[in-house]
Parts: sequence; C-alpha cells; structure tokens
Amino acid sequence: MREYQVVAKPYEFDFDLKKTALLIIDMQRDFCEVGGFGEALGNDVTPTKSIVPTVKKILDRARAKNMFIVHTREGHRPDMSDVPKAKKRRFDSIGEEGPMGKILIRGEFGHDIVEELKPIKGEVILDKPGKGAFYQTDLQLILETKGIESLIVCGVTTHVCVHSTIREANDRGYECLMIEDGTAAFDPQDQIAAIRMINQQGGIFGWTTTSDELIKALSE
Ligand code: TIU
Repeated sequence: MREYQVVAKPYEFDFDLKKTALLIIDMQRDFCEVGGFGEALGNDVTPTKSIVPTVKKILDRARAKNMFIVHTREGHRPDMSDVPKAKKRRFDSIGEEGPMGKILIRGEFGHDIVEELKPIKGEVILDKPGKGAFYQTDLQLILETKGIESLIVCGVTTHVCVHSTIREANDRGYECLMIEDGTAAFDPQDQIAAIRMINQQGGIFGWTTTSDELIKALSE
C-alpha cells in the first residue's frame, strides 16, 4: 500500500509523495486571458480562466507538502524556427502581434504563466513546442532523475495538451491522476468527453478525481 489514497475513478488512486509530481499544463495568459492564442483560435476563454483559483488551491497544497512541481508552457522560439509548417499553416496567428505580445512566442507577456500561478524557486518550468509535454523536451529525464512514478495533472486544455501529455506519460509507464475541476476545455462537451476518455475501460489512460478529493487525501 502506498502512502496516500485518493477517491477517484475508476477506483482509488494511490501514490507515494516523494515519487509523485504535480504537473501543471500550460496555464499561460495565451490560453487563459483575452487576446491570446486560445481566443485567436475562436474560443471564449471563460472556462480556462475560471479554473485558476482551483489550480492555485492544488498548487498551494502541493507546495505545503513539498511535492515536486513542474509547470509547462506551450510556445515557440522568437525566430519561429521550431514551428512546424503544418502548425503555422493552420494557425497563422502564431508569431503575430497581439495585445499581449507575439502569440505563442517564448519571452512574450502572453506566453507566460498567469500571475496567480507563477512558479517559485525550486519548481521546474518546461517549455514545449508541441501539445505533449514529453515531445522534444527533457521532461522524462527530469522525472527519472527525481525518481517520479506518478503524475497529478492539472491545466489546460483538457482535451488537447493535458490529454496529449497524459497519453505520452501512460505509454512511458507513469500513473496519472487528472483533476477534473483543475482542468478545462473551451467547450464543456470536450471536457466531459476528455474526462471519460481517461478513466473508462478500467482507467485506460489513468484516473480522474476532483480537487476536493485530492486536497482531502493530501490533508490526511
Ligand atoms: N487549442 C487548444 O485547445 N489547446 C492548445 O492549443 N494548447 C493547449 O491545450 N495547451
């Protein structure tokens, strides 16, 4: 039996604190605030912005427990040399000037993590060029070096970067717990489907739970 148990779907998720990381996916202004990439894609950012206080509660609890914390950011080099042609062709706003600077470009105001969830010393900031946090990054090396075996995952958007990352993690042997109300999609139908796609078939990609259940488990 591991140290902590969380009520989850499809069944209880258990983990050891020292072998678990909190992974916060892409809580950037570009996805959570007006004038960023999310909005340039035609979305209303209300759902992504609305989870900031919930993610903050989880982050505060994880910090209090000295958990290993990784914050990811989706974005590209200022010279755009790492933007696949196919990505730019479909999403021509990338690199264009917006109200928060160049869209989805590293170093720009819009690319950074929202103020409330700003990383602090000792937490990893991982820049990724794609949707999955393992693709073309050193995330796996970092997790292996730390002895991490389980991931608690929050962030945006559930069906895109959170899902891509959990799928990559699952294939690499990590046990993943996705926080239902600590993640958001722009469309509630995508949110419902994305949660179900993780925990169905006996937890095909992992487990899901609520922030309250996670915090309860971490308080015991
Ligand atoms: N479009 C969308 O829902 N998401 C992304 O493009 N990136 C992330 O999910 N971070």
